[in-house]
Amino acid sequence: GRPTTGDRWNPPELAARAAYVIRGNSAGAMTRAAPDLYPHQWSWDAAFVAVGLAHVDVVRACRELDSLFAGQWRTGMIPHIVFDPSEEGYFPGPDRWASAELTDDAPRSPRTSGICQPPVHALAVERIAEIAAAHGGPAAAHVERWLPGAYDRLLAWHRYLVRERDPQGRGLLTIYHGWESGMDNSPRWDPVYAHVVVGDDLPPYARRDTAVVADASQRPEPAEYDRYLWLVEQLKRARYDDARVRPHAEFLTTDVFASAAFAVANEALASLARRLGRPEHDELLGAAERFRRGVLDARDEASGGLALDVDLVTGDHIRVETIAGFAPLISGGLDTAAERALLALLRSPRWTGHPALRHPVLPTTSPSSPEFRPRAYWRGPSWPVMNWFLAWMLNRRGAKDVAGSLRAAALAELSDGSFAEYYEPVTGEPLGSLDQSWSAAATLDLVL
Ligand code: 9WN
Repeated sequence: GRPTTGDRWNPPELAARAAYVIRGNSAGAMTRAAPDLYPHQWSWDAAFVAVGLAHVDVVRACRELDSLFAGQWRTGMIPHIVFDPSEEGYFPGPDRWASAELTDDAPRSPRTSGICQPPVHALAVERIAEIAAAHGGPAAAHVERWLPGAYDRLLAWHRYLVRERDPQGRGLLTIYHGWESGMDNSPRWDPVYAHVVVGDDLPPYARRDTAVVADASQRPEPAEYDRYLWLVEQLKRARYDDARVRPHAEFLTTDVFASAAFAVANEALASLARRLGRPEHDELLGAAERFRRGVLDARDEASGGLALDVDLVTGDHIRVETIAGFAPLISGGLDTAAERALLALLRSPRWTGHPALRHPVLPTTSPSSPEFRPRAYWRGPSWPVMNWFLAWMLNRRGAKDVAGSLRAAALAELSDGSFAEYYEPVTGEPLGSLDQSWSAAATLDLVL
């Protein structure tokens, strides 16, 4: 049964439980994103899970990323799912993606999906190195030996993104599917999906997610899911070739959140280049600057300084108040007044200061906006992993105060011990999958 919202665990107990949950979700060298709902390895989940693992087992943390890297494409793309060959329980699985069948760029083994997710991996590697250094001894030595190989993988990944996902040098990453944002049904993609027309020839399918999460209102709706699958068929038609996808894509948009993460990830990789004596330091800093600028230019005065995406099919700005709007706080470069204003907005009653919230966490959509739906996945619930990530990024930029409050709020929300995928932000009810790996990982990094 579901834990009641009344039970609370203290931080050391909670961390112990989190470690137990992550270990339980292990499938050997990869960690399932969730025990039933997502029984494979997801790209950005793996990065965050590795950070959590680093606190308890640095060797296993490195292996986690190595199994993700094993799925890397010849283009440098890190796919959004690396499939566990011994698991059948997810749709769309490897047969539906058919990536290795359609392009030599995809590895034959392990099998993977054909799209990617936000590039948070270099940040994870930086954090793992930090945690290992603090532990010292064999943990630190292991990571030292592992870093050069990881660096090569990350460099190829970042170069892919610069080359194929920002070919015009806007300083903003382009995505081909809502899944690539990791925020599948965020209301910011509604206008983009509005012009995706599902053809009669969509091959039939049966969803698995709604069999696991019984309350369908917590998951994307059938019409949404049809579009997700339709886009997969379109990508297959282009044989997952970026050059063929871009000109005809029915779904094509910037992603300010992923772009901001990419800016900082480039900074992290540049430091690593320096540390390893690699020649790409300036190239990477240049990429960091380019994407930081892109995010800054995406700010909208009328939206209080939130960064907005552009639907690249229609050219329209997407005016909704979602968590992604705070992207400039991740990538930085704001002047003092603008930064203060955006931090104030974050704490205002439109966001963490909303009087109805159970904890002062950042929900995925502003509770004051018409799009807010408190139980519907990326349309309103608060995601502990996102609050933790934002706090981490704020801390990295020196906004210690706000980072501290977000950390405390995220931990309070997680202290029901369910490690839910997301929470109803008003009642604090755990929703979606329980024992979600990245919720447990965030807990470990928050407590330890
Ligand atoms: C589709 C694994 C993933 C996360 C995403 C989250 C959800 C998948 C799904 O689960 O997406 O990739 O089936 O809904 O939206 O952010 O990486 O946890």
